[in-house]
Amino acid sequence: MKRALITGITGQDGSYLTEFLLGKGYEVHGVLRRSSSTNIDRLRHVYTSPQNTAGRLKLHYGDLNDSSSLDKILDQSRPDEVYNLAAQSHVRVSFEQPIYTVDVDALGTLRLLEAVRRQNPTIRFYQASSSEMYGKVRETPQDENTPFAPRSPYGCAKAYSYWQVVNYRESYGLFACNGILFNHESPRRGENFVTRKITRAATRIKLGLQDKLFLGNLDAKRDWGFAGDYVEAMWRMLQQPEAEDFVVATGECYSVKDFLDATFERLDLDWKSHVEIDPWYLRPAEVDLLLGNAAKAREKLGWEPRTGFAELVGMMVDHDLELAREEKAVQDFRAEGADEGPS
Ligand code: NAP
Ligand code: G4F
Repeated sequence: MKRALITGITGQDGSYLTEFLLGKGYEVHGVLRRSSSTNIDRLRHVYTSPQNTAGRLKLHYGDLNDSSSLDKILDQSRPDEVYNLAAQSHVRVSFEQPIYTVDVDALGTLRLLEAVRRQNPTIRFYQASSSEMYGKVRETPQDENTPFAPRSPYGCAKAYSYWQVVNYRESYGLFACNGILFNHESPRRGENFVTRKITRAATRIKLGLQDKLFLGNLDAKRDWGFAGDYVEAMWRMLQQPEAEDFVVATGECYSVKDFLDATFERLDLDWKSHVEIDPWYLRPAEVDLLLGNAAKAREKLGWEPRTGFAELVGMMVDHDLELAREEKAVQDFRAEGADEGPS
């Protein structure tokens, strides 16, 4: 049985990758950050799912900022493959916490690469690199040869990690790959990323639970795919005969306004009556346009996205409408109880 170690297992991608690897028969180990409130919501269903036969999912407390915990977890889990998905992954937050972001997203990768190199250099290593490294883009679409021009502390930290992965491959012969993933979303996306923020708010507006949605730059364009499709590309990279870097993208580009149109139309609403611009959500420097060319992944990995933009929006809206209905039912129940008064 193959063993994988995933950092960032509690995040959006970590949860989809866990399901995918369990489905492939892997034993899956994950790094869990200690938190005062629960952070395993995206994984809870996996524990009881038919995929988790014989308790093949195992979590270990640790942190990318703590080398000793990484050494200990590598020793305990003895993985064949390591997927480094952990990061402070929010671009705007990285302007507020640049040093912390660099510590996790840049030095954290280096700590893990060093631990792998010293403990077992035959481990195959996947690094969650990002299209955010293209920043103020030098060409469109962007592929594996497009130069980086990052525009945020997050983008700079990811570019540092990208180059360390290349260096560990070239210097020490590590099987280490960068997946340069363009934006990917899902019903499990964090609620402060723009797509999920929109689908959560629009569905709550539909049910009268809120009226306004405050956003920043509506003209930014992104290449949005479905996270469930993208984790398969990560795995495929580590099954290749040689370690290489790959762009993973849909090759289609939409603006934040397009995302608003698609979401609100699905709910028979007009976003212009509800959306207001709040400068708080603007960034000191913006990445205006990202559009990926995933031809290399198509040719060498046999990978293609399966989910189109409209389907992605539909999946997220339907999921969040259900959440809003549950919230409304609780609210209505409480209101009825209040009318009745004490019995
Ligand atoms: P996410 O939902 O924000 O998940 C981030 C994960 O990292 C969480 O499990 C988080 O743990 C963990 N983490 C944060 N700081 C950590 C630390 N110091 N030590 C250990 N774990 C830590 O992100 P995602 O969307 O799944 O993205 C996965 C990776 O791909 C990230 O590296 C991201 O930067 C990169 N990426 C994402 C996209 C995208 O569009 N989604 C595109 C390109 C690259 P908690 O649950 O405890 O917070
Ligand atoms: O959803 P976003 O926060 O994603 P962003 O900045 O593109 O970063 C995501 O994708 C990267 C890959 O390119 C990942 F590496 C990274 O970890 C993350 O997953 O913002 C998308 C766009 C931006 O241009 C932003 O300015 O939406 C714009 N936007 C407009 N109003 C907003 C908002 N973004 C957020 N988060 N919140 C707003 O209210």
